[in-house]
Amino acid sequence: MKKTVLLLMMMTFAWMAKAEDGHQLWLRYQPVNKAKVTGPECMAAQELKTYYQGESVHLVIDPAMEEDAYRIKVKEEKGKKVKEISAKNEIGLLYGAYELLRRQGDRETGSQDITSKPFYKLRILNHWDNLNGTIERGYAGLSIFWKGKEGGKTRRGHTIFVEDPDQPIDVELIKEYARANASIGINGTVLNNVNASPKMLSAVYINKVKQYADILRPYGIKVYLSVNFASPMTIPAKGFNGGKPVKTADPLNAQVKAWWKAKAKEIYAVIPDFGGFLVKANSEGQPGPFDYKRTHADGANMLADAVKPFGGIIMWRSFVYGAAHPGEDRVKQAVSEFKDLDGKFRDNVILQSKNGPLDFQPREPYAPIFDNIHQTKQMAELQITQEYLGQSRHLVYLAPMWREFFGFVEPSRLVGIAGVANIGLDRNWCGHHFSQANWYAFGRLAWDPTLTSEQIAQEWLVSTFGPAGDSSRLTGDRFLSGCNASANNLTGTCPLSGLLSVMLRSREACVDYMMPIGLHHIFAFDEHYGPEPDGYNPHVPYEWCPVYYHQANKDSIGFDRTHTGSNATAQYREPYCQLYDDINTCPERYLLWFHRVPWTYRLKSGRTVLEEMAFHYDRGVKEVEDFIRVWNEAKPFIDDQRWQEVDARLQHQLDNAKEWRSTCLNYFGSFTRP
Ligand code: GCW
Repeated sequence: MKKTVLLLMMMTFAWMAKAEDGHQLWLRYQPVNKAKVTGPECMAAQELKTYYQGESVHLVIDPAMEEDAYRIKVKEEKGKKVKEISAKNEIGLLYGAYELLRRQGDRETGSQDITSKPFYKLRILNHWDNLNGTIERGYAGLSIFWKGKEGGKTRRGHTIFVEDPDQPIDVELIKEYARANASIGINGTVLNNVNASPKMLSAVYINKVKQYADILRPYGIKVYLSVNFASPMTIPAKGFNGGKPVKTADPLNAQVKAWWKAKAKEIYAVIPDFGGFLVKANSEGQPGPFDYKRTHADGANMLADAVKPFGGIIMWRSFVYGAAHPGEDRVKQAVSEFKDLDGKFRDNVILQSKNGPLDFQPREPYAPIFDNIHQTKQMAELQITQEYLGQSRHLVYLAPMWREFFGFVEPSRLVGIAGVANIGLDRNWCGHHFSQANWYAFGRLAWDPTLTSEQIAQEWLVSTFGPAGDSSRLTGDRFLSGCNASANNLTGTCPLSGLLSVMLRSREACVDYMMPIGLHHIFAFDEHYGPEPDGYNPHVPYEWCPVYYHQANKDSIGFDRTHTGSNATAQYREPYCQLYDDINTCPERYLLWFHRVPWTYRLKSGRTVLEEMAFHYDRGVKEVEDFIRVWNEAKPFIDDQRWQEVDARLQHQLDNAKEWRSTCLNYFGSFTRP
């Protein structure tokens, strides 16, 4: 008897722990098996039958509707409220079903009809996953797609992984991944790192990609691949030259063209809806058309022609520096390389550019490439993985940063959005429970870039920590108690509004303690975690060194990018060109990004540069202290495991913020001390 009780208790605890370890993401619905669902037997029907708490839903296919759009109507039938979801096809119905589930509970649809369609056709995750299972800038464990095997140890004792295409696919995990993406409208995924191995295009891996495509297809997700521009030189293509590779990768070479056409045919034969290729060329050591004195347009068009007959696209990255314009201010190089090529790209080529001109810093001015390209399709690349924003150790909610970007680059200037994923094999997918919010926010903004950061954070908080059905009623209901959450804004004091405030303040706090008044790229070498303002290494490109970016000496600090310096400001459209160029109008948040100032320079606050920096570092640290206070207050409302895990990370975040403050003030202070 005792044993049975013990066993039961253990099972309950194991189940509880499992239920709240973050693996379910924002999809913590508990099965209610209540709703009657009519219409096609499809994924949407399954989800609603299992999880919808209302009485009945009709699913209706309406061919007149736009791709991916859905309409939810509320009808009265025999005195009961019935929902009707219409869409062009089953994927649209699935999106509608998730909308209904998202709104059930505290934020029901009420009697209002809803119609929704995605702003962008292309809502794509970019995984920087390597075939050996490691992830470039991945902070949540190894890849969910590629598994390597252990191949020894480094001198420091780290495991070396080598590729192993024989490793089985985790079908269940990939289905969960697909479901999570579908629930927020993501409809494409690039399965491998932009620093791509040519082996990605070998037959054995194409076969794996086919298996992924088959799992993801019912969720409306297309697969894409990053390709290595020199692939024809090492990998055979089916039906091409008896399996022999080509001696060159020159995009104008007939054999190279034929190789890519054969490769496209080989892929589309097994994945008829394959999305296309993503390319990093002539950047950070990757091969590309410049190796043969050809242009980016020559390279991109050659690939575009290969996938065109099958409806594929080429996403060509503008993140290039060092190859064609060595020595030029790094933030200028994308415009220098691409401006004159505008209009020369095929219509199935899209230029994909990071939101800022440098590299995913906590705050960058927008990338002026968006102002300089008018005839070529463009996509923005946002980074969900927080390479320079505390990785999976800091709570930093990124929606405010992305919304800031859309304030400068009209969403309508773009045809799609790519997000560098923060997903790995960690049980909670993203390392930090709050990093899940960034995956969520990316999907929601790709669907509707006009959603506010606040709306998205609130949705995410309620679904991630709020009531999730019977099992978590205890924590969940109390989480919402005291909140007036019926309207779309929260009033009253409740853990929800405290946490909402933390999320909304978190990005600015990170900017404060990592890059006050426009200081940038002073992160520790390689790792990009923590400060290294004195970083200089003569053996790496100068533009990888922190000292290149702040240029501090005993008189001055900052990078002069005005007309008296590198003239990067000239790449901006008006009014920004003037605004940024003139120190009197340049927003102080970008001061040291665009201007070089003497240490005696006073900001609007009356403080000198160093005093102002100190002010921001302090403010950032204080903010994190306050985040910890709020998290402590929320403790009774949050399940234990997730509370503890977030708490440990917040404590670390505070230490790290303090380290930024002391290291940077000490280093920069040394220039002003006599
Ligand atoms: O910021 C740099 C990263 C590299 C990355 C590169 C890129 C994939 O540090 O790790 O490589 O950007 O975006 O291509």
